[in-house]
Formats: sequence, structure tokens, C-alpha cells
Amino acid sequence: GGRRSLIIANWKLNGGIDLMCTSIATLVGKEFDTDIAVCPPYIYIRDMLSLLHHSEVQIGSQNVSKFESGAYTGETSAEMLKKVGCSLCLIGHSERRQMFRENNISCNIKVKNALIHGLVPVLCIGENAEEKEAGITKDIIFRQIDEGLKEIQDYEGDVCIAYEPVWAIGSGKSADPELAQEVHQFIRKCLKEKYGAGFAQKNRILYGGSVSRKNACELLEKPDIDGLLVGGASLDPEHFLQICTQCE
Ligand code: G2H
Repeated sequence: GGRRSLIIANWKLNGGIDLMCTSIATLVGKEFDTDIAVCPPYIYIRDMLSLLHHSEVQIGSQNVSKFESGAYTGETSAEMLKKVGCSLCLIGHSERRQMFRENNISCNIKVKNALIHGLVPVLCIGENAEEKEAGITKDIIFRQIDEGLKEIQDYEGDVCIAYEPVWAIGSGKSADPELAQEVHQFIRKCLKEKYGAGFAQKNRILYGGSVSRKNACELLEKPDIDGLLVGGASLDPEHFLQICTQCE
């Protein structure tokens, strides 16, 4: 589809100064055929940006506040993230939906906030094991897109969707590439019906859930899989680098 792939490392609540330094040393100075981004915990974002200075590697956050500013202890706004140099932010990761009461409505506010401030929102969606069992994967996904991206036609900027089947996250059991492709194709169809062919063509749909160097290429070969969201494997910088470079 002419879309440049995007591979994102999601460290979650892991890593420290060591991982930051080794990751930078591993990624800086390399040439990539894909866009690469790292989402470390907030506390490392500024240091990573300054250590990366002229590198093409982008930095993103793992979350963003739904508020702009004010008395919201513990929050970080889209504007702050953009001003320090972040390119993107993850929104509605399943861990946040499960443990921090994130839902489609809060995700929608965050997506719009990101767009207003020029960050690319990476809206994470996906069914859990029960929903898969019940055969309602497509209904769940349709709803997550419909509600999560509500009214975004009023905003400018790219968006990104990350399909992460909850049953595949951190399980070592990634979705079968064929099955992932089928869902990605469905997601693209939803985007097309709602926001038009141009929107569906240009915006990227990433796969996440137990991505490793063993399955990365096979996933990326699929026509509607435009990139990867990598958790566990990104905590080993060499492993992440292999995922970023081996499929060229
Ligand atoms: C899914 C993924 C990264 P992992 O959460 O977002 O993590 O690769 O460890 O399954």
C-alpha cells in the first residue's frame, strides 16, 4: 500500500539508565528502511531525545493525559510531550484498559488531544480471549475504532492503529500472521467506510502481541500489517535491532 513500516518498542514499566544507554548505542548510527520509535517510561523521554539528537529514531510516550493542564496530579499532557520532542503516543494499551480504567471514551479524548498538539496517536485495540472464544472479535474492534476515533475527521494529522489481541500479549504466543492479516484487513475496511479511502490508505495499522525476531518478517510481509509494536523483545536492544533490520 506504499506505507512505510513503523516499528515501535514499548518498554512498559521496565528498564532504566542501562537500557536507555544500550538502546541508544544500538540504534544510533544505523540506517533503517522503516520508521523506528521507542516508548520508554516518561522519566527517560528527555534524556533519550537529547542522546538521540540527529538520529532518525523517534521517541513516543506510553500514555498521555486527557487533560490539557491544571490540577491533575501525576499527569503529562500532549502539549508537554510534543514540546520536548516526542513524535507519537500510545493510547489505550490493553494494560491501561484493564488496570487503569481506560475506555473508548477516554481514548477518544486522548486521540484528539494528541492530534491537536501534533503527536501521532497510536490507538491500541484488540479482543481478549473470552471475546475471541465468543466469536465477537470484529464487533469489539469495530466498536473500539468507532468510539476511539469518533469525530477525528475534524482534526488534521496521521493516526495509527495498533492491533494487539489481548490473548497474545506477553504470552509468547503471537497471532498467526494469516489471522492477524484478516483482522488488519477488517480494520482498514472500517477506516475506509468511516473516513474514506485516502485515510485508510495512508494510515498505518501495526500488530502487537509477542512479536519477536522469529515472527516479525512473516507479519510484516502481510499487505495490511504496516508495522509492529514490540514489548518484551524490545527490552533486549540487540533483539529489537534484529526485528528492525532483518526483514529488509
Ligand atoms: C503487547 C506488546 C507490546 P509483548 O503489549 O505492546 O507486548 O510484545 O511483550 O507481547
